[in-house]
Amino acid sequence: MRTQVGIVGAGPAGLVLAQLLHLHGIDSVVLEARSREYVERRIRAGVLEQGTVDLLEEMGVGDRLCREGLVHEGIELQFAGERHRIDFPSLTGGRTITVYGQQEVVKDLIAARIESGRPLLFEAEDVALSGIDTETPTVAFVHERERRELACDFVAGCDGYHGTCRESIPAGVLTEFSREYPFGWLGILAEAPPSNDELIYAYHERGFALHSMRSPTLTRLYLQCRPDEEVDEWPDERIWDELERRFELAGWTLNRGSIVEKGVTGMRSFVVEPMQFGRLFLAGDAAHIVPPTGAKGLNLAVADVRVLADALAAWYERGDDSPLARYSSEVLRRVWRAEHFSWWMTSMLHRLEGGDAFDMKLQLAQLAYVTSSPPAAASLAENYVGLERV
Ligand code: RFL
Ligand code: PHB
Repeated sequence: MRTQVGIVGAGPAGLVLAQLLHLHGIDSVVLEARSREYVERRIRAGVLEQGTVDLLEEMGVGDRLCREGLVHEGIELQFAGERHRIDFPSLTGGRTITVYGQQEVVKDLIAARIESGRPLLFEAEDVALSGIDTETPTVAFVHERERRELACDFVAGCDGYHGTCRESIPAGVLTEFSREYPFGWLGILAEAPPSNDELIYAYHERGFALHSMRSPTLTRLYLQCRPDEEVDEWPDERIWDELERRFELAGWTLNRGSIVEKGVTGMRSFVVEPMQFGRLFLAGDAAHIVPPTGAKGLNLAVADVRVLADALAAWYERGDDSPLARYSSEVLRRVWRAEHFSWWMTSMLHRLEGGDAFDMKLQLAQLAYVTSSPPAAASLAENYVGLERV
C-alpha cells in the first residue's frame, strides 16, 4: 500500500487532519487500533471553542453540531456559598463556546471520512513506524490478521498519550515537561435534565465539582477524587450525596437520574518538544496533555492539525517546506498558553492535598478577583473561549 500521509489514530486529531487533507486533494490512510463502535462510544470532552466550531463548519462536518450543539454564553464559578457568572460575549467581543460531546464530533468525522471514499481502517494492530528520518517512512501494521506495510511521504502521529508514534522517536531527541496532580476526576453521565443552563465550576472545601451536560436530557458531572480511587467505592447514592454537598446553594436543587457511565481519570500536564522528528509529525494528545479543568485538550488537538494540514498543503501544492519546518514551534506557542491556563484553573479550583488554610485563602482571593474585576474576568474568558492569536 502507498499513500501521501499515513495517519495513526482516529481521534479528533487524526480525523480532522484526514478531512482537511481530503479537502486539499491530498491522500491519506487512517489507521485506528480500536473498533468503530469503541471510538464512537468513548465519552470524553464536551466543550468546543468557537474556533473549533467554525473550523468543523468550514470543513463541512458542522450540520448536526449546528442543530444539536448547545451554545453557551458563559460559565458560573461557585465558591463561599455563592455563584458568579463570567459572561463571554461581553468580555471577548462576542465569542461563545458550544457544548457537544467529543464522541458526536468523532461520529460526524467518521461519517465524512467514509463519504470521502478514502481509507480508514479500524482494528489496525501492532502499528510500527520505520524510516521516519528518511524520505520514505513506512507504517507496518496487522489488519484482519494480515501483516501490511504502508509507504508514505509523511506520518502524522495522532495516536493519543498512550500511542506508539511518540515512542518511535529515538531517545535523546525529545524533551519532556510534565506535572502530575495528586487528584483525579470521577465523571458520570446521568439520564437527568441539566440542573442549570450553564456549566458550574464549584470550589468546595470537600473538593472541586463540575456540572456540565450533553443534551436537554443528559447531565455530565465530575467530582474531584484521589487519582487511584476505585469506581466501586462510589455507589450511585454516594455520588449524588457528594455532588449535592459540593453544589449546595439555597433554593437550588440537583436533578438526579440513572447513571449510565462512571469512570475515574487521573490528571496531568505533559508536553514534548519538538513535536516533529524527520517525516513524523505529532499532534494532539500524542504530544501534549492538559488537565481537563480548562476544557482545552480536544481544542488543542484540532488547532495542531489545522496548522499541520496547511503546512502539508504548502509542501504538496508549492513545494514549500518552510511551514512544515515551523510546525512544531508554531503550535507549541498555543500549547504552552493552554498548558498555563489549564494549570491555573486546576490550581485555583481544586482542594490541594496537604494544603493548609493559607492555600485556601489564596484560592478564594483569586476566585473573588476573577469574578469581580472585569479585566481579570476577561482574561479567564478569552482563554476559555479560545484565543484567536497566541
Ligand atoms: P485521542 O482522542 O486519544 O485519539 C487517539 C486515537 O489513537 C488511537 N490509538 C492508536 N491507533 C493505532 N495504533 C496505535 N498504536 C494507537 N494507540 C492509540 C486511540 O484508540 C484513539 O482513537 O487523541 P486526540 O485525537 O489527540 O484528541 C485529544 C482529545 O481526545 C483529548 O485531549 C480530550 O478528550 C481532552 N478532554 C477535553 N478536551 C476539551 O477540549 N474539552 C473538554 O471539555 C475536555 N474534557 C477531556 C475532558 C478528557 C477527559 N479524559 C477522559 C482524559 C474530560 C475528560 C474526563
Ligand atoms: C465536559 O462536559 O465533559 C467538560 C466540560 C468542561 C470541562 C471538562 C469537561 O472543563
